[in-house]
Amino acid sequence: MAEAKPTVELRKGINGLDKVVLREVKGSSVEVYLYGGQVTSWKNNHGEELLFVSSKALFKPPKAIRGGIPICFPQFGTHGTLEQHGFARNRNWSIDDNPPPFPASTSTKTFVDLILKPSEEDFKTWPHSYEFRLRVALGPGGDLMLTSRIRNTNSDARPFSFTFAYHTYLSVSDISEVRVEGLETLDYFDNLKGKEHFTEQGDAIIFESEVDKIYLSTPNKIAIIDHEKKRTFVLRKDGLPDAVVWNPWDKKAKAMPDFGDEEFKYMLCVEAAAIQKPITLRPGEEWKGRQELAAVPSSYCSGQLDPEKVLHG
Ligand code: TA6
Repeated sequence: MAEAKPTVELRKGINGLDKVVLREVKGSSVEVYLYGGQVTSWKNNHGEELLFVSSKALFKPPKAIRGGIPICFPQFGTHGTLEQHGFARNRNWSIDDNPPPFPASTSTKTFVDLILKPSEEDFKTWPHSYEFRLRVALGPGGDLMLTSRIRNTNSDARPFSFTFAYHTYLSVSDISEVRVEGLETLDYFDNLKGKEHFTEQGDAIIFESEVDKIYLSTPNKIAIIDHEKKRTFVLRKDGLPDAVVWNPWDKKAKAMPDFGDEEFKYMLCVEAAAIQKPITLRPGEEWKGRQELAAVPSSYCSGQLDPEKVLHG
């Protein structure tokens, strides 16, 4: 029998939106919609869904799909004339048939290259020319890798600055059973307290109410431990110094029409980001921001999780 091969297929998704499905031979898969350039599914070898997408997500432009990994560009948050989290997640991306060469290090063969270029409409609110290339790749072991390459293609000498986040919604069994390791003792802005500056306490972060924090100058490896599932997500990042942690909890959950009232219990956003220090590119310059997600069985030792092994192993 012919050996199974990884596949990359263009399919019709919800509401007839185009999506690309990546499949690895051991069974893991990823789905990315051309609308928003947004990953909406990442499954392990057993077909278990590792990302959260709301059951009430609209999958209907111009609203961003609620879940998966929305791309926040050219702005994280709300300020000035741009909509919340910028426009990249509300635009139609196209498949990039002729991407500039990628460093040979990316061994995986199961990937798709997408590209977003400015529209006349967007030029009115963000008057810059750019090329935003996104590679979504599925590693042979089922890891999910996103690489963004953003180039300033202004024909005049104008530089531009932007902020950025991979707004990743992880699927968890029960938010009260989740801990985050790697952000202890760091400084953060608290979005719930007028973006005031605080310092995180020394223990792993646990969740008992709404959280909306932007951690600054964070390590390039963060562990999200789901006790009940005995699963640890390891988020590795490069070029993205900050990390946002968000759970809307009950009140905010009820206030979002595209989010189920109880769904806050089954998700956590941990977002590799560049927020505190906007990225500035002169014409011709390119920025690269990578995020890699792995889901590993949580190692137990003496009844406690051994995050050290995960973070420093
Ligand atoms: O990443 C956290 C956050 O900035 C929260 O403040 C909340 O607004 C969330 O993003 C969702 O934003 P959205 O525009 O997708 O509803």
